[in-house]
Amino acid sequence: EEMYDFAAIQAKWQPIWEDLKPFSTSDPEDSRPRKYVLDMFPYPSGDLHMGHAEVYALGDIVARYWRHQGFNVLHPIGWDSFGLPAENAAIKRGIDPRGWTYDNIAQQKRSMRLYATSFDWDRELHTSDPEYYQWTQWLFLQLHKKGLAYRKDSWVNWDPIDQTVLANEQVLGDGTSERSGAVVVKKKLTQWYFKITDYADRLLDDLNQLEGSWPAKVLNMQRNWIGRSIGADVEFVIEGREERVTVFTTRPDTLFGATFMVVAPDSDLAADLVAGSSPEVQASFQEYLVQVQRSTEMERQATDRPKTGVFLGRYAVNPVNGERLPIWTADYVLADYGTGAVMAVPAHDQRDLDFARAFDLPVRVVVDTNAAVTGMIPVITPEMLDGTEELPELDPASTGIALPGEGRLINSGPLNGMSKTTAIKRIIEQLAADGTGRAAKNYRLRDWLISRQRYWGTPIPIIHGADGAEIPVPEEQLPVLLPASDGLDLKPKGTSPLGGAADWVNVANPIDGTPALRDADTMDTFVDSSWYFLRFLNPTDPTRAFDPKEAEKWAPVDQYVGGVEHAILHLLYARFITKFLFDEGYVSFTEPFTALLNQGMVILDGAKMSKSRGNLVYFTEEVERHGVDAVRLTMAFAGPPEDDIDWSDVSPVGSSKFLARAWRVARDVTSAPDVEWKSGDAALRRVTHRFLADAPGLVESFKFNVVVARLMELVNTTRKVIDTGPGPADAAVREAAEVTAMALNLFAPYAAEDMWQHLGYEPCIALVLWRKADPTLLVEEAVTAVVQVDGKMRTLLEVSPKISGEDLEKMAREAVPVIRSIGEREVVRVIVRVPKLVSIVTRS
Ligand code: ANZ
Repeated sequence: EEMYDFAAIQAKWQPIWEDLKPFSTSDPEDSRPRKYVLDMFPYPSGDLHMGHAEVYALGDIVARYWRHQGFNVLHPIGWDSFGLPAENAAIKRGIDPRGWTYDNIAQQKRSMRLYATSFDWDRELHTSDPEYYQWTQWLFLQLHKKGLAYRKDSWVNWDPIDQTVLANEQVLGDGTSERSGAVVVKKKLTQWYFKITDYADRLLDDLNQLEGSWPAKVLNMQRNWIGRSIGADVEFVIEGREERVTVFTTRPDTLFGATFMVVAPDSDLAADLVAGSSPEVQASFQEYLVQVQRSTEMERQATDRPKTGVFLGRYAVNPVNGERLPIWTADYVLADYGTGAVMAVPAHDQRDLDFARAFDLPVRVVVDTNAAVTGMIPVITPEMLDGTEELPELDPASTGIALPGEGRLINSGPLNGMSKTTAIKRIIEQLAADGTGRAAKNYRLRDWLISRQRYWGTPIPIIHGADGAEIPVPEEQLPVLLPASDGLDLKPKGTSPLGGAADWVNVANPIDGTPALRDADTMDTFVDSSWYFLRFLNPTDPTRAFDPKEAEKWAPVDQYVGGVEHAILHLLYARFITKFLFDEGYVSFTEPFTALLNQGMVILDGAKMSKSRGNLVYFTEEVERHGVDAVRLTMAFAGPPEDDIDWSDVSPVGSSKFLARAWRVARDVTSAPDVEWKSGDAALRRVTHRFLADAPGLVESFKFNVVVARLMELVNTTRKVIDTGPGPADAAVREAAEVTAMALNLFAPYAAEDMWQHLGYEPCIALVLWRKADPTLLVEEAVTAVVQVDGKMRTLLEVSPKISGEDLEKMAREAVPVIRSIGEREVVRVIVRVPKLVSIVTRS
């Protein structure tokens, strides 16, 4: 008897598929409805790992499923192939990052093809190809044209080991670099930014459209990242200074409770204010500033840290009551949030209260909070409860606990007696009327810093004139090619390695021909991946980034699949660029990814599996040992796709056994393809058609593991019919085997194709339409339940074999013969054995 041999089956079908190209989307006449299924593209950091094996298995289920449902499915793949790992490997080994990258791509591609991912390989792209990055540069120029790409001097997070700028999100909670582990420091540099903050409201509000089709967790992460605060800007006159200082507050209702002002030490404002102070103040300010610059943003925001600061010797005037407020500087106020200055209301803000108590500044309560409602009662001791000690007052100055809750305004002149909401409204009206303030919003979101002082990235298409002018490279001169790396010092030193490419950097000013310099920075690789889903529509078009007509046909992406590690930045940037392209008229939609599936991680004994931790289980080894199909099936069967998979808890061996069983069933079928289905075993046909009816809903709600379980049940039932029932010639056996092959194509395409051939069909099973369930076979069989009253059979009920105990008892009690038989007697006990028996015991 022939054995299921996964290696032989793989070797047989892979070349046939490559030849037949069942996943091609190149036919413009194709009239099927369309779906765009996209898996996050990989970074080519060596061979594929088990995390890839998971995401590409899951994405492929979705893509293959929609093809079975009659859709023309675009399922492309490419490589996010610029980036630091290539450069670091190149430095370490003295090789070319380009060579390293493309070798890895070749390796990953071989693995992906073997892995039977249903990609349209004709659309493959690499972000590091000039044919691609030319259009990343084009995108930069469009943003630049609209004032959305700009340069500014700013404090940046600096990784002293990798010698590069880091985005905030690359700095971990403990202030170290996500990449190198170095303690991140602050450094002032002139950097390119994209003005994503112009889109903050839309990026936030449009998340509502994605409710239900994106994971709630991701929506929340995006919301928090954007972090919109609503409040007011309030202007304070500064004694001895012409310009007023504006503060942002979410609590303008507490303006009468402001007792001092605090400005960020590293803000221009602090430097300006201190310039007008005494030399002693200036000296202590300078000393403080040095100390502050050694700490990270995380540390500065930590609430458990003792408050530090310096009085600047200056005073602000409260616009509502004319009070003089001393101006302090303290590191808990951040330079780049709001205006970098706050009105301190210590009674109602904990940070301000901690500061006021540390420096003995006044505290004035202006909101009478109801302690019971706000839960702000300080710790109550047993002595307080038995009356031997007094209950504490709600006096923040003595308790040290601020009162941020709601209440009635007091000590606030015209606001007295008002609620918070009314007071906020009233005070904003008054400030606006006086010209000293207005309603305002603030965001946690900052502009997107895109400059990188590294070699292996997309060159920024800007030329700097001798006069300091920033001249965009004319579009017809794109791409600005990345020069060869040989001869360049790639070692990080804080300036871009491209600066060392003299022939490349020195150019003629495109306007007047005078000597000029190319911008030597490269772009953050998140720029490359912010628009790649559009390039798949025309990956080889030399004339434009993408064809808007193709975008109209295919985009937005119907289903995006990838890791939750991209829940914030990549998705936010792609959403931003999509909205920008919408504004510019290039696309007609405002969200790039209609639905999102985040897969969990693959772990081994609880440890995350990724390149950085040294792959604990190797993709190639597992595929060699168990076969592609068994690995893919294991990924699907392990549990809900969002959950982590511990590879030591799952059984690729079990998957392999199941595949052999399914394959064997197809081998055993002896009837011909034109057999009359209706003649088949009815019970098996019911199981088959129940599966056909249920599987689509299960796949569409990502319950892949349930589909696999149901498929196992179908195979077992079929096996029983072959061995102990009507036998292998029964039409229902063929039907079940065909449905099994088709459904198995979602998870185990090699076995499925091979089964399909044994069943007498030509390849490719991937293009076979999903069989329609026959409704007459979905009606469940009825069973007969006996109802007894005091041991005597009173009636028979026809019920579903799956009826619940409650329903069965209810039906029994409502049956007329039963009601008659019970009469006036009392029911003392009911015994229910679903689905066959209800026994009622009575007492008169
Ligand atoms: C007075 C006040 C009274 C405040 C009160 C709060 C409570 P979110 O919600 O995060 O937007 N703030 C403003 N700019 C700041 C900065 N650059 N660094 C540190 N803190 C800053 O917080 C806004 C509140 O944080 C603002 O409202 C301000 O303090 C403070 F009972 O103003 B509030």
